[in-house]
Amino acid sequence: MNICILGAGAIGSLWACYLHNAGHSVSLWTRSSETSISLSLDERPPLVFPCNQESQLANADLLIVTVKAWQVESAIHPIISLLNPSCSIIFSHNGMGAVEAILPQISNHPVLFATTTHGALRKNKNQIQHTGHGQTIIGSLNNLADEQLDKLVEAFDLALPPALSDSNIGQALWNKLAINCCINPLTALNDCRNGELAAKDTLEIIDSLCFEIAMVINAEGFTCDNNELFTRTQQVIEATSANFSSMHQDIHHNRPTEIDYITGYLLQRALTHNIDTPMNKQLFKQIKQKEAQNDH
Ligand code: KPL
Repeated sequence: MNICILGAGAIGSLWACYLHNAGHSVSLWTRSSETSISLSLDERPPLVFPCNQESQLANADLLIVTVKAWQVESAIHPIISLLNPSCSIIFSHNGMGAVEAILPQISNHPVLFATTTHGALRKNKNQIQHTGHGQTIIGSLNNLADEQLDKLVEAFDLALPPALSDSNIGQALWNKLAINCCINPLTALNDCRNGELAAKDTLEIIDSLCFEIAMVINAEGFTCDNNELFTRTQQVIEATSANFSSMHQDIHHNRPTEIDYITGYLLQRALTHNIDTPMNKQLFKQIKQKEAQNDH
């Protein structure tokens, strides 16, 4: 396939290397004016990818959008008209709500979402490290995508296994969002690694967060048991104990966070169902305050 990756962050760069190694023709599209980018995966020799070339975009069979949720609209808007209508678009980012906002503008394309638990670290502009082996789940966001799903999952599975298809991607997205609602704001506010959330006091807060989150997910028509969510969150805390969460990193590096698409999305949905979510509201407010302090 001809594949273009929009956003050369950690996950975008990781997929670029693995998909290239699996025999696909991969190019990148970034905010810079560079016409090529060299990337080395782990300790391997560098790979050179064409970058920001309109001809590559026009020929793409697949566009993978790996920018952050809050960048989705502004990143994709200028390039929509350059894409071939048959080009499939896979989004992959933390949080929910960003793709919903632009779905009508790309409804003539097969649109999908991928959620991944692979860990990647961009050590510098040209070096990418695969820090944790995970899995990728891909699901369709519109009917056109149903026909492409098996082929795309197979391509990901051959390049960086395991990749699985999910006919209920909404449930997978809520499962991930629920965990991000617990770990991301708390690590950013406590300025700590994920593992430090396992302290007794913090686990009590997480327990209350899970209670509120489960109510919203169930009201949305998906399933979530608050005790099960609490156990799953603890498992992720343990499995990623040495990591700094993405929100911790964003606050630390003075960047905007994904809070509007994580806790913010949960609060919006809670409001429509008249569900009280004081704990999540409190974390949302505190992260917004931190972001505002960073602005100065
Ligand atoms: O997805 C994550 C993130 O950092 O955004 C978790 C699961 C919290 C792992 O760090």
